Amino acid sequence: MSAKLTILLGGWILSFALSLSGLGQTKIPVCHAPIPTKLKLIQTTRPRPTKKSHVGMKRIPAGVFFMGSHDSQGRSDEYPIHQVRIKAFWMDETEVTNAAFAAFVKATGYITTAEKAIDWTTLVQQVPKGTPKPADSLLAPSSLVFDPRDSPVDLSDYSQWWTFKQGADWRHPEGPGSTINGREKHPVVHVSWEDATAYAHWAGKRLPTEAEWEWASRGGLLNKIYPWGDESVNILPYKTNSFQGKFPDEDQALDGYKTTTAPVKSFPANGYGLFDTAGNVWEWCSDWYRADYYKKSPISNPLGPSSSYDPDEPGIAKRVMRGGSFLCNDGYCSSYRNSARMKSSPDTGLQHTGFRCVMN
Ligand SMILES: [Ca+2]
Repeated sequence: MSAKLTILLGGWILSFALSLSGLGQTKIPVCHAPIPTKLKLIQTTRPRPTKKSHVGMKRIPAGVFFMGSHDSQGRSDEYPIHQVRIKAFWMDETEVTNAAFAAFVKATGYITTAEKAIDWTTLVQQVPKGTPKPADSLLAPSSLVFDPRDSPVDLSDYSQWWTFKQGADWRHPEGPGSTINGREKHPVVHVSWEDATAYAHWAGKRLPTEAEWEWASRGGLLNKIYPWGDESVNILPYKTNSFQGKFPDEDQALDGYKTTTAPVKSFPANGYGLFDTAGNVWEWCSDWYRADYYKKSPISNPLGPSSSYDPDEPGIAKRVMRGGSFLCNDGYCSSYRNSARMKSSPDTGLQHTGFRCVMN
């Protein structure tokens, strides 16, 4: 099995596992409610929301802007530029940190997607007859870790620098042996969209829409490339945690962070007081991803399409991610731009993916 196929199959398997986790949600008449079992409660109980608070959040004003790419760096899904009107809302000033996510896990016992193994005896009933059992390594708890070769690679094949690693999860960003001790203020990573949504619910918040995210990242500047304006990301002083050098095998780490996250607030905030909307980690949004959504997006507070379609991988439903990461550079994706869009399946966790929340 090729590495690329391995990654795709792994994502699909995890997606199925999450669908399984929804079993048992059927409403039971009260008069027939059984005594709960520990296992059933673990499988079905949703974390209870905490009391709502705007601590650590910034008020993002209402406004109208032109959403999409205003320069030639934009990819095809960043066009056409279209007018969008946004209501005021609150947004976390930073990405959710390891410390904040640890508090959520401590309060709820939540187990992330990356920490769950896949039950093949159940899975085999849902896949086409004759599908061979995947390698045990694909069924074990795992997540995607950046693992570059030491020489130039084909940039069209992301399996050249991403690998599923057993034991990689939010507590172990680089896999077994790594730790978040001392990284309490770094953004949490290896969280799936499902994990991020569960956290947001517990915090009394929600994930931002893609339009809210872009409006907030622009920080009050209109039609600019980056949260700080149009100045190149490579002009000193460094404005974000990104990748300097030849991707993916030569990170010069001139910004001080080599192929890893930086503590939140390590770089200047944008005009709305938000840190790291560019770089550091990708941030999940609530929307389904469609490459052609901008052609039909409503003007007022768009919520995204009703279903997903990614022409690059048509069979996999995906959610939107925004903001780029410590792996972005001008030679590869330059996704620290305000308008840059990314997508992944909601069950996927990666070493460079986190989130922040919003509140009405
Ligand atoms: Ca860096």
